[in-house]
Amino acid sequence: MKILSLKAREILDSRGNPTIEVELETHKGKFIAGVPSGASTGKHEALELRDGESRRNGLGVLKAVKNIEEIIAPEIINQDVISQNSLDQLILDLDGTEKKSKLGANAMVAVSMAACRALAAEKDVPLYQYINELFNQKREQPLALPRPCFNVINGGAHAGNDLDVQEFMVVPQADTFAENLEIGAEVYQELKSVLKNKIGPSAINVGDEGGFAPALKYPEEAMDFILEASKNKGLQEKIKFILDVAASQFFENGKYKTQMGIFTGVGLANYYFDLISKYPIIGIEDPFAEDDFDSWSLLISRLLPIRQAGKTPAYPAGRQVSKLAVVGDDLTVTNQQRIKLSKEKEACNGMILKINQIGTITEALESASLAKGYEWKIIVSHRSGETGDDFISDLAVGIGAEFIKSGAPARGERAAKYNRLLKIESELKQ
Ligand code: 2PG
Ligand code: MG
Repeated sequence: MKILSLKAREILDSRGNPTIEVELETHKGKFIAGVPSGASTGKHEALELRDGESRRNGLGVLKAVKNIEEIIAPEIINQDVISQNSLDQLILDLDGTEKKSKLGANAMVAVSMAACRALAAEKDVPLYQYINELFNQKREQPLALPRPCFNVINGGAHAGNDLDVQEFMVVPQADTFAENLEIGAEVYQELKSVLKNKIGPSAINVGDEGGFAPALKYPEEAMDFILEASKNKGLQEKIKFILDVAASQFFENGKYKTQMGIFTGVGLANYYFDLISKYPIIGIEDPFAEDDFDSWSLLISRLLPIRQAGKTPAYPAGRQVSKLAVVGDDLTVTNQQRIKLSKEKEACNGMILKINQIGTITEALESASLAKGYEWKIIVSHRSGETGDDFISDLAVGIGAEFIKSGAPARGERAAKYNRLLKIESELKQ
């Protein structure tokens, strides 16, 4: 495949902050990619290059744009790109740093994504199919849709309220993506009415990921409102919860400072067991801080004996405890070293996959492959700052991820991903 041109520009993300869009041209057409950006980023993530000058509050990405146009473009224009792997390797060599601090992971991911789209077009296959070929694990499984996780109540760094837990995700349990989307949307709309009636109109203001951001304090309150809404719609039995606690955000001097009080890692683990015994929670993401491996391992070790021996848990927890997904995000940051370390320490049994945490598609696929080898559950994820780009939908299908999270079933940049999945599901049925 010959790249005819590569252009980059600074655009707005969903929070109104600068981000990058690239346009890569081949004889098959123009391929666009938009770069997402996190607010509660893990400290082990690859570097997102920002200008750091007074313009745009220091958040400008003109240096990264320049890196694409002046460092990457001259190396790839008019060259024959034979594979995703060789293109990504070339970008990695041009950068040459561990944290992608020379070019910026945001610059690299933009080019990697656009090239992936172009390579799929070159082969005349849909993006998800091309990704599946790249990912090929010799598991001849049919392509399947991920289960969506809808973030219907926002807290933490994504909302102006006192909820410590960043994301309260509703995970519908129907068999098809279309049905799951419908359930998620029904619960979301009913939750809007419940919050408005019970708390008042300001409770339906939304946070960064499109979920409501009511002035609540405790996780129990948030889940009770969601369950009430589900019940009103007769959907209570059809939903489960996954929480993203994003606990690094409230970890200070070895303690977890929450609205419920100050916890040690052990205390917080006990609190989770209590929560799991009361609510239909099937997964907890970042229950502890990114380097607090002892607490992570403690939580997992209390799950393992239950799973292995089917014994009564040491904590008053329900059946779902043994199946709980303990999911790394800031812990694992889509980085193979961190994933291996987390496995060594038995810290988690699932992980978030975000391409911009690592910088290239090839590395993200390698990370996914590693996690699959460990039989971890994978949640492909958006960032809290997004664009209309729906690449992650194809990624989730291509790698056969169990889950995808893209915020609430509302707001253009979130809905774009879910709508793309609807389209893929209908294509796969044909
Ligand atoms: C997370 C993400 C996405 P952010 O913590 O999982 O929901 O948030 O993009 O702000 O890191
Ligand atoms: Mg997270």
